Amino acid sequence: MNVQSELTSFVTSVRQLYTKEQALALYRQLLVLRHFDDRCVSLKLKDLIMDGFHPYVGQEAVAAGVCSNLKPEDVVVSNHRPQGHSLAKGSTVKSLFAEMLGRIGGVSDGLGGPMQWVDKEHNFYCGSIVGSGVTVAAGAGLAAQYLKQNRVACCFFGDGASNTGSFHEGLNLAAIWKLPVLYLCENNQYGEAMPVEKFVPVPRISKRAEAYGIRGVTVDGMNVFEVASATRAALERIRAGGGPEIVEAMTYRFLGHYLGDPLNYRTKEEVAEWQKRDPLLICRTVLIQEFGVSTAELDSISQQIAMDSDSGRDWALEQPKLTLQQAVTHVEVPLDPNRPSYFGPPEGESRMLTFAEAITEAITEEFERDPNVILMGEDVGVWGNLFGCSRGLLEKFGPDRVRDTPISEAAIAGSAVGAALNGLRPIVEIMYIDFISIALDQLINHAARYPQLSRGKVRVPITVRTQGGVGFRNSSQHSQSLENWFVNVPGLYTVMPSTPYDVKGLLKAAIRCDNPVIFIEHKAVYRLKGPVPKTDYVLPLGRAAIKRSGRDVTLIATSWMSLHALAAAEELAKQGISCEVIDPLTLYPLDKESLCKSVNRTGRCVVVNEAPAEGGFASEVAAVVQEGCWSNLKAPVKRVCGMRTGIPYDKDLERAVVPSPGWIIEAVKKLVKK
Ligand SMILES: Cc1ncc(C[n+]2csc(CCOP(=O)(O)OP(=O)(O)O)c2C)c(N)n1
Ligand SMILES: [Mg+2]
Repeated sequence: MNVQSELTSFVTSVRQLYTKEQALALYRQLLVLRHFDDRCVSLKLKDLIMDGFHPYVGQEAVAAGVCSNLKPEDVVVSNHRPQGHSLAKGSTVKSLFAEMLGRIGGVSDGLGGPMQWVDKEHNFYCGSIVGSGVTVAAGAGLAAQYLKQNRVACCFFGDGASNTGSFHEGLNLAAIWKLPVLYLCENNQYGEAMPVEKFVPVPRISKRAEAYGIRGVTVDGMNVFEVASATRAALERIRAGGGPEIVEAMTYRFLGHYLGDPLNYRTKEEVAEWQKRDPLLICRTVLIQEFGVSTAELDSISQQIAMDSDSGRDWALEQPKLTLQQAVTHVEVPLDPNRPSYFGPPEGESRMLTFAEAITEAITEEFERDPNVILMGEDVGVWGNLFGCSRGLLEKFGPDRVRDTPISEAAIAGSAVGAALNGLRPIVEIMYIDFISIALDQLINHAARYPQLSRGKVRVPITVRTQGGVGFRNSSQHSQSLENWFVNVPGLYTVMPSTPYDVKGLLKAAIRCDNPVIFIEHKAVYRLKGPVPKTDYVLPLGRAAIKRSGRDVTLIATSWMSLHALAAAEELAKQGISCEVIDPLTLYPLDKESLCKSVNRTGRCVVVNEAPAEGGFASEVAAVVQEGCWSNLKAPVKRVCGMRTGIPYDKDLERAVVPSPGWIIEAVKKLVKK
């Protein structure tokens, strides 16, 4: 392939654009990266670095050129081949060797290893899910734009990543909001063994910029001066408010995708052809020919950097590993052990609000309290949400804070993560929980993971509002109960309120919480009214609510099911069976203590959850109760759950496949046998 002939050139004479010192600094940076990788290769061959190490040899001009134009406060979001980007952004050689080796003193104390770390001090984030950084970088740009900070985000991604949904969603969002993000495509000709020309239907990845109405340019990624000059020009426009741009750097990885790669997808001749254009060689030639630097001087610089690299590696090899106890810290910000127990609405000072109105009030109050709270989602603004939950907020707080988004769940969630990492507290809305599948990568692999990877130095305070369950004849892709997906992910909190009072108090708590919170409402309750105090209040997360006291059996019921449980308890009381009804409200962290205290007293327990039983939240509660109440149980714990089926469209059938008060009554009677 004749790469050079189709590239845009920014440099005719290096001397006109760079001083000798600047040119030497770029050369040094290239060497730092090359020496670092050379040593990593040796460590990998000795099995001291484990899988996940992706060599950067051959691509150094890209990281060095781009980062020479970045400021310390600029954010970099990188990928599974991050070491060059991280070093060029400022991470120390020592800290990256330690990370590669899995040692304390690594940027993530060795918890992340070769392709996932956070270097908060240098505003650097990387992760190994191809493409999703594009959305996270958009969020970092959003925070900079919203907070009026003069900083940009730079996202490094590969040619392969440009085929992901996240790439397209993220770029579209960044383009429509003119976010200050440089999207740097490192086109190293392959995504693993997949050659770019077979998997990308346009001749240049930079051409994809046209689809989003933004600039895109392709440059020689082997020439550090070309990369530096192209990105300098792009960054000037981006910093001036021109919106995102793509710079595609044509480059090549001299080694395999990983060490041990069979390399059966390319020829030795092809590799040799690219090696003739080794970025170090090109830079050296320029220094000699344009600046008259001697080869002796260049060699001595290389020797010095090699020594520094050796000593960084040797230091890292001496560092200890995390103990198990240390490794599992910082997963979540712990709840305050002194938080109050759940408290109900006070007598007298309340008005009747619908569930939806209570949500609007909660958001309004949090917006007024904290200017960094924003709301983003599909039709949250002009429409004010499908159920009216954010009606009036756009008019009151304006489009910077109440943001209608495109139909891009991955970008909504990913940009929220990037924004939260950089100072905002986004509330994002996923219109139906069924659509959250498209945002799972950003929630599970990014939101939930960065706090621990950063060793507690960053938090991701996002609230993901969504709604689930049956009730509107929305059928099988708009009515599911998927809460258990989130309960099972370390790093996430999951909350499910079902009354106006609870939703207001808990939504406020979720917005203030430093953990990512999945906040699941139920579509059947939006129009139900209930008392909500006139005065400000916040309910504690991680506290269950005793909704009715009783003696014979404890009903533990989530969300809408708690209303069914109350109806069942009312009926059962008439039949002489006294039920205690508890709504856990926070599914994780679960208030095990309150649940067990009740069951230890009643001796019987029925758990009600709208989702199917298999692997579901009801099973988790049943296990907790069995572990905590074994000696006091008078009967086995009973689960009453939705049927294992898609939700039917028919009005009667959709209700018939999930628990009703009748199902609960039947289950209780079997247990109590009065
Ligand atoms: C979402 C996702 N799919 C697949 C992979 C496995 N994988 C790791 S790297 C890679 C190739 C990525 O190619 P490219 O974006 O061009 O980056 P490069 O490796 O060439 O630097 C793949 C498929 C992954 N990590 N994430
Ligand atoms: Mg590639």
